[in-house]
Amino acid sequence: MNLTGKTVLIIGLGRTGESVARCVRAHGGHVRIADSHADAVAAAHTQFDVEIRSDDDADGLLRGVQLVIPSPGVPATHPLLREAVRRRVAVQSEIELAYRLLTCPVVAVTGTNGKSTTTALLGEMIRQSGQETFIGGNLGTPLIDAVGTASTVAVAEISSFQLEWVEQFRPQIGVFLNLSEDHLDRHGSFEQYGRTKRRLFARQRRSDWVVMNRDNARVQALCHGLPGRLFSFGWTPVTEDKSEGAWVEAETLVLRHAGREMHFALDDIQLRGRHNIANVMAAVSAATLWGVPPAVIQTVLASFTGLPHRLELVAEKNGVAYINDSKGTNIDAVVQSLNSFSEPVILLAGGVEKGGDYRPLREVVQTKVKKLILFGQAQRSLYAALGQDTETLLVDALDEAVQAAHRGARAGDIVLLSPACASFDQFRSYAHRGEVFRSSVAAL
Ligand code: UMA
Repeated sequence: MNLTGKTVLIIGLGRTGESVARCVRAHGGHVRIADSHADAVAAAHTQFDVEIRSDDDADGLLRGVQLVIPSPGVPATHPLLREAVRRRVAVQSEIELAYRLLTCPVVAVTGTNGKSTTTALLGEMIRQSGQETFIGGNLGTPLIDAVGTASTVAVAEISSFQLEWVEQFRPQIGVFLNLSEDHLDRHGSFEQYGRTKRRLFARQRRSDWVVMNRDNARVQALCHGLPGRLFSFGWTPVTEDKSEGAWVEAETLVLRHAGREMHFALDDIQLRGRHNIANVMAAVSAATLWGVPPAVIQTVLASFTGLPHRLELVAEKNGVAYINDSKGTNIDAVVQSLNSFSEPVILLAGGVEKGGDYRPLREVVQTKVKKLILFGQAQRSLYAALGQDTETLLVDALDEAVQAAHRGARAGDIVLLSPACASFDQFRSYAHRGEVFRSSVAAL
């Protein structure tokens, strides 16, 4: 892909926009940036010596533009994107542009939950096998930052937002972890969300791999007819003698591939919860297909402690464990997190709704949650859905929720922030929300 002399319009100047701007300039392109927030525009002027405008002048912004790169948070309904499509200007997501510029292969991980953990774990396995490995994507560092580095492989977490404008993007291994309701406000329907995820695998070749969760019926259905070879993981053994796959048998992960059966001990892993065992199965499968030696995989499994904001123990006070699961931003993630505990839980939840149905939370709230403390915009709807299932308290802010939890907790309880919602009503990001939780706990 040659960017020299081309004018590229970037919509949104967050982490992605900044990285794309740097990359386009390094490749000789002219950068134009549009952002709907005046603050972002103002800040950008101090950082970038390029044309930056608010996004209300579609005609002026698109004049002379050959390529538009929307940030992941920009929906396809954005007027500038609609106008670009109408004018037949090329639109590519950041991962598409990155893919076209990268000289190393890509290994990609998608799904509703567990993407970051699986990406980090898999990336670490490949890195420790001696390869120069970029680890990023939706995880935090945009994939395009891998362009021009010495990486020999890029392991990337890929969100549905990033898959809206892909064409040639082709990971040599794609991992499909699971699919449950999320981002319905953006994609319009669960079916459309699934179709968007499927695009990750659509341009693969027969020599490429699709590592997929055979226990998830929706993932199974979406993998039907894909061009790549399927390698599945699940809780029960693959049935036919000759078929390949991974499963768990008494604290051991069994993996059958290329005529070999490999065994990985799971008793010393530090990740908590059944859902994380599924993430481990996915990472071990993909690492094996990539050629990582079993001994390296086993070493990384034993040493990997997990990521911040995902079932992260931030403190223990008077026998009460405070757990930061701020990345639990959808209903299924919260169900999985609650199922990781046998202790009574005081659950802190709330934020911006994403259009999902809270009813799947009811059973687990009834059985595991001794007290529910709700904050943020979604407070009322969460209360309407779950308020009758356990003792429930409404508060204005997260620090207040932490204090209330502290007052109600007894030794042996868990105080869990797993909000089931996005963070943008009261925080900059899920990470910011997790940090506020951490400092509120420290202040107790
Ligand atoms: N903006 C507009 N118009 C819009 C929307 C946004 O101008 O209609 C501007 C905002 O004013 C802001 C900028 O765009 O200045 C923000 O862009 P962005 O929302 O795409 O955020 P980035 O900072 O580029 O971060 C993105 C991902 N964000 C989203 O997908 C919403 C980050 O994932 C990702 O880590 C980062 O790229 C690097 O790849 C976050 C996320 O919440 C963690 N992802 C979702 C999830 O995990 O559920 C998909």
